Amino acid sequence: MTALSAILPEIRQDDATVFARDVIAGLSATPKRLPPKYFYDEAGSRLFEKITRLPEYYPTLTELAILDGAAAAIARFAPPGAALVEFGSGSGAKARRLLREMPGVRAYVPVDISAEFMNGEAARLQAEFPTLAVLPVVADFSGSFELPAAAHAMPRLGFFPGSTIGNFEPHEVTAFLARARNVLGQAAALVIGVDLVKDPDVLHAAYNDSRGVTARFNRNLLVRINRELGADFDPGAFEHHAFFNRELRRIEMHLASLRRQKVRVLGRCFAFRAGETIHTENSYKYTAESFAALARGAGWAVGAVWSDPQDYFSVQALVPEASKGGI
Ligand code: SAH
Ligand code: AVI
Repeated sequence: MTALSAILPEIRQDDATVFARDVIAGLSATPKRLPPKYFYDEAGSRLFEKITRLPEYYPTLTELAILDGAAAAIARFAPPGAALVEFGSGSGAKARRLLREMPGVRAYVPVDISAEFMNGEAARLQAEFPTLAVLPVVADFSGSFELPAAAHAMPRLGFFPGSTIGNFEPHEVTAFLARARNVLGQAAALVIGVDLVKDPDVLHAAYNDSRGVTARFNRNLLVRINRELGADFDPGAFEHHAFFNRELRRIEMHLASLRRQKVRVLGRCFAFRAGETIHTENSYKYTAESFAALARGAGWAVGAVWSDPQDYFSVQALVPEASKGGI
């Protein structure tokens, strides 16, 4: 392991190397942090699916209800013969709802970093929609990536549900939305789920569920680092902390060390004070206006917004700035 860390700068930038570098860099930083995209190994994806079924986790339940009510209106943003491109597709449960209302869509392109989980879900979806071309792409959408050749010839509609956009820093949101325009084409629309600022008690309950599933999801990151990087974290020696940071309008998730301890990762030693945390996730909450301002910065305008009666969550159809009102 020491040898691997010594040659990290020289060896090929494969997924394992990038993961190793990000973990070493994050644990070397002050305060310590780890990127949330690494939650999603196969176990993490399954734990996230469990979260979506928790009564406290309002985002999924609310967004599904919004999509059911708005599916026909959303379908109008899909040109005939389009490819539906979903960023961070997970189980694809939300895409299924849209695809049932979009008989003219020819291809579904789920894009996700969680390879095994996405490929399994894509195969299931293909069996349910036999005439649809299901073209999964394993990629990290925080950088650039290519669509499959077959999708290049089709007009495209983007779909980014779940408020996964909330896991980006605001400046990263603008960069992501600009890249999404390039991936989707300058005429395409992007339907995006955006979680809204609300009563902090509701937010707190959603990220501190009574069954401890979110805590397991958070700690699974340490289990993954142990397995994939030969580290010796004791996941039981870290506690799940999640709270709403009012000033920055974000839920923060941390793993707090229960005691003074040392952990070895790839031959390096990381010391923790009792109570010291690893910051594992931010989940930003927006107002309709604050999100529209970010979208404008990336050349998008808000073409339509759907919400729930409590204004907990929004689904927004972003359109190229010049075409606002044209659909
Ligand atoms: N869209 C689903 C899943 C949301 S969970 C829903 O709304 O319920 C977030 C999903 O995005 C996971 O499937 C995760 O694997 C994926 N993901 C997170 N960060 C990613 C990244 N940087 N690149 C690609 N996929 C990512
Ligand atoms: C995927 N993402 C938008 C989820 C969220 O709410 O930030 C991940 C999650 N973290 C804790 N619970 C769910």
